Amino acid sequence: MARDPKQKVALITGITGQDGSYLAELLLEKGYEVWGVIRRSSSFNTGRIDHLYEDPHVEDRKLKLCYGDLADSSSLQRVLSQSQPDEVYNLGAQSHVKVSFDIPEYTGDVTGLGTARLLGAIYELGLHNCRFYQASSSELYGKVLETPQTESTPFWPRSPYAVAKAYAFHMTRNYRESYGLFAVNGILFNHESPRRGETFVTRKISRAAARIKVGLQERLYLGNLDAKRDWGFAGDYVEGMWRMLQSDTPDDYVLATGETHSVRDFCDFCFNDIGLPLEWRGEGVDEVGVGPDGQVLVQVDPNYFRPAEVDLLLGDPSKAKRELGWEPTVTVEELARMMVEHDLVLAGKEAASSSASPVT
Ligand code: NDP
Ligand code: GDR
Repeated sequence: MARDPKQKVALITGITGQDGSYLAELLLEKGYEVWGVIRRSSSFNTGRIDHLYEDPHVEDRKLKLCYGDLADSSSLQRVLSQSQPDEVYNLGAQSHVKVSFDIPEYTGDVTGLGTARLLGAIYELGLHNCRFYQASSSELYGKVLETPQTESTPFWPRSPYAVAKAYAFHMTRNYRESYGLFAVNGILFNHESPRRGETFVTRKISRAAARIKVGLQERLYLGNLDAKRDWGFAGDYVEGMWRMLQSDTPDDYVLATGETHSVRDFCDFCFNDIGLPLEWRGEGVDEVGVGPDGQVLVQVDPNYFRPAEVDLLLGDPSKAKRELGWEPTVTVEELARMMVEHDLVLAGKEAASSSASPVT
């Protein structure tokens, strides 16, 4: 069937991830045709977008999924040439900072070179009017050189993940400067949601608090409790991505809340919400969070420490506010509550079923 010339088409890598799922929802609501790149997996990996799924036999469906991989140039060329997108959102990545120390080369390949493959394919296919969004990260700032961090704060990446993202950041800028491609970097500070992966710290905490509450888990083991992050809600941040691509001129933008809290604070938000306020005792690796009945609910496990840590992230989103009209709408306390409430429902179901899943 011929395409409606006014129909906007977006291609999303990483559509099965947290951000990909919120962005797909947003773009479908705005009337886009959305193409998503999914990876081959031995088990189902589309849980976050199953509610958007449309039968592939429906001809004018608005969500189209196809197999591809950022490590495979030919797959990227194929999906770009089939979809002929107006906008490409490159959200696909090996996105776990701690894991990137274990698989540095793979992380460089997918998170770094994957971006170069995608940009190269857009250029070589002659998609010169296609707009490109790169999922850049506050991890680029790494070692604290100044706060709050802005678009002009120097980068000092502190992990293989951040080094790969630095390469991708500069490749994106380079395609803008060399070939005039409308290519932008969103330098996004941490953003979370009930769809956050279970091994990122906020979700690990909200999920553990809920499971402890219903008796599925006794204790939560964490690494560095002193790390501070600027945590916002993922739903707000995908709106910012879209706004960057609707701008008159391509530029790079920080999205953040302008507030920072420690991992310990996030534990307090979640455990307070479930009615198990913590008292912190001890220091360093001996620090514990004790519940109202004197039981240790949170304990430090040095296995979760990173070879190099990013101690403090605090973003200044004033450029995005000024030029894009973007602002976060959810506070960190509201975010924690949203996540705990969601995880309490899941924990309740898990407790009711006989097959409890293992503790992460
Ligand atoms: P997730 O880890 O939830 O999702 C990552 C996505 O990338 C998944 O869809 C995953 O597929 C896909 N992916 C992984 N490897 C490949 C590959 N080789 N080829 C194609 N796709 C691949 O990340 P988020 O949604 O949280 O983040 C989205 C992007 O934004 C990432 O690039 C991340 O690095 C970046 N970012 C995230 C921030 C945050 O706080 N969330 C902050 C700043 C940047 P599968 O589901 O099959 O694993
Ligand atoms: P981050 O997120 O590394 O900032 O990367 P993560 O939630 O993994 O860690 C945040 C901070 O919490 C500390 N921490 C722990 N982290 C995890 N995962 N598990 C623990 O048990 C734990 N204990 C303490 C960490 O040391 C760290 O300081 C996320 C990812 O989404 C990236 O893809 C993205 O680019 C950045 O956010 C912005």
